[in-house]
Amino acid sequence: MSERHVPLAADTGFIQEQNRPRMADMTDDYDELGHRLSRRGIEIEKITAAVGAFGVAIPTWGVGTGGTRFARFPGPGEPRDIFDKLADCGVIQALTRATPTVSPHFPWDDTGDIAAVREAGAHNGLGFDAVNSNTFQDSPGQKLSYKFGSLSHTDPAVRAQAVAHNLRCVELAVGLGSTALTVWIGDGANFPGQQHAARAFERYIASMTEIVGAVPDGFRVFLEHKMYEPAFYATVIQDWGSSLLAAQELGPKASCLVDLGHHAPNVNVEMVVARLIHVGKLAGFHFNDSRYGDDDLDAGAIDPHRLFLVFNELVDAADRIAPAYMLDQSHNVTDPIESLMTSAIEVQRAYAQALLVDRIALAGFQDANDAMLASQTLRRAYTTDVGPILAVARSRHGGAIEPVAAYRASGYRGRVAAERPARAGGGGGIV
Ligand code: PSV
Ligand code: MN
Repeated sequence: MSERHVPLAADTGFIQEQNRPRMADMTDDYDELGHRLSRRGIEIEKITAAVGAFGVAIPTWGVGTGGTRFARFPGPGEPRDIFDKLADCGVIQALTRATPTVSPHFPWDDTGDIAAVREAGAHNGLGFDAVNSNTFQDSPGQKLSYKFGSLSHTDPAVRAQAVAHNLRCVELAVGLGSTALTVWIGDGANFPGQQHAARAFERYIASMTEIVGAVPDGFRVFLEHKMYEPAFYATVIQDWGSSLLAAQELGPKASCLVDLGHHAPNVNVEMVVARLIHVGKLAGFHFNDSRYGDDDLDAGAIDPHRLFLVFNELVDAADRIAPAYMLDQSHNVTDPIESLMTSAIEVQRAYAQALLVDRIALAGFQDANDAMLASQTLRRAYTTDVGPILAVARSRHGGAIEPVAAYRASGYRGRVAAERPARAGGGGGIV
């Protein structure tokens, strides 16, 4: 393994040095919050322990600079391959201690040597969460095109190719120690009439049946829906209804992944989450934030309250569910490492706030139809500044009290920029 794989995690002395001048203030803030929470009957240490055990996976594609349909403005030191991506993810984990796993994307991350990828993950202190299959673009050397679809294509040979790719992803996932495959397809139509709505869905189900039927015991398949893009009139798995129908037909190994950006504007996502929990089909999340559509902005950057309300449902059902938590965002104007660290912390923040909800009081107000006090019970948790809990949880696990400040002080970006050649910008393209 070459020099470039040396992770920041190995240099815990640096993080401690960064933390030293911040330690006293953090401890004061934490103690003060502990007193205030104890008056509410909450033991701060329990919350801190739960936050410390919480993790959200980093998408390997997220550490490169993203782009829009119009342009991509590359940043310095962009990762060249999965090994560089794992090094960047290792930095995020070392500083935040909130991202112990990564979610790879194939064929983007395929090197032909999956053992080396797994080893590089371990070297950077990382495990592997759900593996993503890409049949939404054509890859070099691919025989048949996905221009008109993949798993739901009209041509059985294209469908077979897409099925084979997903099965290869399952193999790679097993090689990485991951136990899940996320399937998002770009299949759909740009014109009314272009595609037979029912038949396309049936072809998708038939292809997915082959995939789900071939996965090993204990392995799960996550279905990710998306309302539009790249198809703009209709997509085959366009909403949580289609996703749930498919997951139900595909049986117990299949469940529904919710990407926060993949709904129609104003959809009440926390209600979707509650319903998927009810039917036992909630697979997990791709966290991000948005204002207009599938904006792929940083989690918690636009609507942190929605994130809290989603976590309110998750904490409420914590004894029944074990969802996979992943980020899925596109960073166009920030250093991706800074965005991903900040987003992981925002997800953790929503979780911590949701843990503070007085659920017994809430149930009482709900049963008594006391809308005002029920709503205030949620507000009280949401408006509590849980920052000291997050900082203490991080630093106790060796992370940074101020991850972005520590990251900037580390000079990591400058160092990798010197060894990773600048990448071309220019043309658009969703990445
Ligand atoms: C599609 O927009 C998506 O949300 C899917 O999760 C993809 O795998 C990912 O983004 C990257 O394109
Ligand atoms: Mn996604």
